[in-house]
Amino acid sequence: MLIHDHFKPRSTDIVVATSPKCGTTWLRALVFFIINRASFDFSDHPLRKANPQDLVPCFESIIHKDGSTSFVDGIPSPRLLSTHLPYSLFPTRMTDDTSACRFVYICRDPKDVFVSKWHFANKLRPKELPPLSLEETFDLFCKGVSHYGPFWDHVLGYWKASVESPKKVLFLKYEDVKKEPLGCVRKVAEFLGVPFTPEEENKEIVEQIVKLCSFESMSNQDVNKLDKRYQQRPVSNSDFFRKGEVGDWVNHLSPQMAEKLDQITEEKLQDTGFNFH
Ligand code: PAP
Repeated sequence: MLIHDHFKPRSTDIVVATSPKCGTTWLRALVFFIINRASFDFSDHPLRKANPQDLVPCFESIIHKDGSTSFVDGIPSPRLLSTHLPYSLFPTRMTDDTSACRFVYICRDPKDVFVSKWHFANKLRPKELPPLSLEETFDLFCKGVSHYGPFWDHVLGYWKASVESPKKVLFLKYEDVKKEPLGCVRKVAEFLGVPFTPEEENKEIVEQIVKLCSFESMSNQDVNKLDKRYQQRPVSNSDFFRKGEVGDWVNHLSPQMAEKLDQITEEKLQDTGFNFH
């Protein structure tokens, strides 16, 4: 509602959008790096000193920071913002064809999303309470009880928007970025209107971006280790770097659980033109 009432979009706005635990931290880092690649020396890059949350702030948290929109209004262009909000909740002045602001969305196999969420939810949980059980949390996830709404609706909202408006919404899969990081980084840069020049390709800038934003590199930066916290949050920066792997669900879900999630996914995605394979 605050975004509807107060946000003044600019044609240069870039919104990194995700359902939680789909690769927000990674995509924030990649987009920040791609957009600002000419402004910083790679050896002393802001990503070595700040968590991506500090560099690409969360839209819904800052729209009315301290009761005012001055923070979001004061960010210089191009503004990089991150959101977990479903696409349908954004005002049409941001989503219709007259608006030039762009969304980069990343989704992930729901089995890995669920496992990542369950670990994270237990980190967020007050120490006085017993941990959330895997089974109970799984049932809620399957029923669509998730932050920011049911996982599948979230994905499909952005998927449909990316099909209808491919210049406005770029849709990525975590698994594809893992498999083909160079190609995906080039795709994001082209989508954002800042493709890599032959000179940059010769200098292997894309390779360097992929390397600095990799799980291994980012999780080893001092700022992302141990107890460095983001503002007043109950979790520390290190909690955003757990394993960063594709398929870790096999270590947590029973075959029945995996089958159930796959079945729900198949039903939800039927006739949509999208799948996770
Ligand atoms: P958020 O939505 O709460 O901001 P988000 O960054 O989407 O969290 O999710 C964290 C997941 O991304 C973790 O996955 P895991 O629990 O399966 O391990 C985290 O490890 C992974 N992740 C963080 N940074 C990277 C990265 N640079 N490359 C790949 N995966 C990453």
